[in-house]
Amino acid sequence: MSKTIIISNRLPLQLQIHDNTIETTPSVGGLATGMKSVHTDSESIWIGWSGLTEEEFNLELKNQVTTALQKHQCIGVPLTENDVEGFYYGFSNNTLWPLFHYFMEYTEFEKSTWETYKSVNQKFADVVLQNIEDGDTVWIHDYQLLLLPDLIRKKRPEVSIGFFLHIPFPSYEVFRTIPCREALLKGMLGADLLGFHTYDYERHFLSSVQRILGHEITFNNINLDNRIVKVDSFPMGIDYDKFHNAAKIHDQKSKKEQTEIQQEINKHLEEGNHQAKLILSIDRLDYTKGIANRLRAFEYFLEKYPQFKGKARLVMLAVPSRANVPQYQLLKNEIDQLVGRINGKFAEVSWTPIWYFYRSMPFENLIDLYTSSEVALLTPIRDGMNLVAKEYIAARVDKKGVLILSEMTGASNEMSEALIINPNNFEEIADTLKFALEMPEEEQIKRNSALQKRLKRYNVEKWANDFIEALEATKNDTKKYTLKKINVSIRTEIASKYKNAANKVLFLDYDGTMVPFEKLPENAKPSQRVFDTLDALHKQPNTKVIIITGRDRDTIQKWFGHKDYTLITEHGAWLKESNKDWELMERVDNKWFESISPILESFTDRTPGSFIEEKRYSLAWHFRNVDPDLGKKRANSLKTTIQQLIANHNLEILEGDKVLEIKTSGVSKGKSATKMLLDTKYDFIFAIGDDWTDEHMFKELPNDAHTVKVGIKKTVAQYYVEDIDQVYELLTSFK
Ligand code: GDG
Repeated sequence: MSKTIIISNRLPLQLQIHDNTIETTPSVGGLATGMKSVHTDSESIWIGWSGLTEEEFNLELKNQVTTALQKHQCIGVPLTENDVEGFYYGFSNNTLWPLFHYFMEYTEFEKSTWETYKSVNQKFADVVLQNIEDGDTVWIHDYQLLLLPDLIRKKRPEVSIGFFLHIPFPSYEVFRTIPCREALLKGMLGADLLGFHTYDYERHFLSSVQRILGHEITFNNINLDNRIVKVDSFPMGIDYDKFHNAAKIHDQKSKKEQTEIQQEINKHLEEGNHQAKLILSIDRLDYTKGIANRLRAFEYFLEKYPQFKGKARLVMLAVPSRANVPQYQLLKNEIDQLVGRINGKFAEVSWTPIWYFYRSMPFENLIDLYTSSEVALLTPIRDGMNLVAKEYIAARVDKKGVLILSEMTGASNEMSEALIINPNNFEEIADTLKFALEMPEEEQIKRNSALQKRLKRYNVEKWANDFIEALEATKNDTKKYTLKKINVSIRTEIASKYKNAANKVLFLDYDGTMVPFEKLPENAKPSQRVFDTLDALHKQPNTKVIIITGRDRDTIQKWFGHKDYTLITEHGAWLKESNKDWELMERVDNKWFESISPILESFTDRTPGSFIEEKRYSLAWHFRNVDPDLGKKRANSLKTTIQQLIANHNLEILEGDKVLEIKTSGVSKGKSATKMLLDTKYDFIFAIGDDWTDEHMFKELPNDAHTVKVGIKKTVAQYYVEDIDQVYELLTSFK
């Protein structure tokens, strides 16, 4: 039976060694809870690091760990201290984490940690490959494993692979600064489905793929040579019922049953004559979470609105994280000092403005804090999603309470009923805090009702299921394509039809089919492979080889004039039969050039990288070397600008791959190809091409023609091959 393989840096378990025995406790983090439904309800295994390095085990312990993990359907990836240092603390947390959160000044790039990152990703791949079986689905999580999708794909091309990034994907301008940018993107593109928390991260990723790797993108599909990768946003939810029900139980507890922390909180709330209010913040101690800014903004708030002194208290829980990374140690010192200074500055005998906890708390204390705080103040500078914001709202059983949330969090996109602030604007934070503390209850209830409804509906289980469903759907897409893909048996069948036919004609497109695209069209000269293949075909009895191209007559004459293949150029304007002169296939002229050329020139001047190709009877405006977004925008505006002229001169615009070509209406590869069939009866007709302009040919040739598209793109062709190498495999089988 096929299974799901979940892979993340850490397994959803905590392991502790006590007196040479292993204890396991399940992790409480968002990911572990989120994946619970996928992991336990179905046949699945989870692969990741156990949290203990190889150096920490002896053989006996190792066996114990393996058994303990097995009980939870988990498999460990063995990592050494050195691996963890370079891969986790090094490249993941010193390079990717700051870069992806726009902290470029903290981003270090060291070749040695990059090498370890690569080798550890390979270690993960090895464990996955040892455990993978036909039909399995793979779901990889987060920035520590960006290379893993492709490492698995290389060995198991048929496997369905999903990847979800839990942190932001930065803008292209930031991402482009990293030296190994190509390798990271290629690694990710091994997946069939790439998920992000928000549309913005998705958009940034697509833009980097387009600009750095040059792949064509249609909507949210990335067209690789041999596959399509789907990209989509799936905002992660929380286990709503868990928080909501825990809060309900909490509210029903008698005084005696309450935790120590809750009793402390109660004392504070009772002290201020019921005017005391708690403002809560919870995060890992991380520079991305904006903790120092929050403290400064709170200080400013107390100065600007002194009426809240003695009443409002900030309860700040900062959970220790990555404590051996220097930036985190500096941050810890900064926060300690700030808290000390602010408390020293404002403290009264019965009131200190900040309660600061630097530790992790058990779940029930988290619920104490969520349920007792009138306001949650979450001010990350950048945050992929921020689950704390969602958990706070879920725990507000009476629907009261106000969430103040940074606009730099992924969560702010969905939580528009919260008070959204810019974490760098202290004025705004101070004013919003006052507004929150004074917000009438009806308004609080109104805002939170809407938020709760959404959080309950789109909970973490729904998130995980949506992702898995979308991944399943990509399997169907792949199936659709696989049906058309030329495999060995289809190739043999076409080749045998070719051999058995009495009269054969082959229509072969040139650019993108026989040779790869070049930055400049004049550089795509025919290689020896082109001539060897065409000569071999041409020598076959009763075989007519036709190169059919949009290229201009003079170039094709220069490159192929010495051969006696049949040549059709400019989409069917010109024909050269073997051993004959060029003749016009259509009545065309170029008098219209003088009205269109100046417009194309003005577009070229304003669009760096674009150029005009002047053929005898058509003009092509190429934008393959232009910034992709600008290219598309300018191409659209060019079409609008020349629309009227096109109609007046009986012209038409052909939209090719990053080119707009203006030519006399009615001239097409389809029309010219069918003309070639008029005088001779062929019992084997074959056409192959990669471009949009070849679609005319595929459409208009008779139904029994064998039509083949190069690359996975939308097509009316019967079959496709993945790339140019496969074109040659197919053509050389015709012998
Ligand atoms: C990354 C992304 C994205 C916190 N303190 C305690 C505790 N927690 C729990 C919270 C919450 C989780 O940890 C923190 O989640 P966040 O989303 O706020 O932040 P990151 O850890 O940075 O997570 C983030 C997330 O991945 C998911 O994709 O949202 O943007 O950075 O669930 O409740 N839990 C307990 N004690 C604590 O002291 N028990």
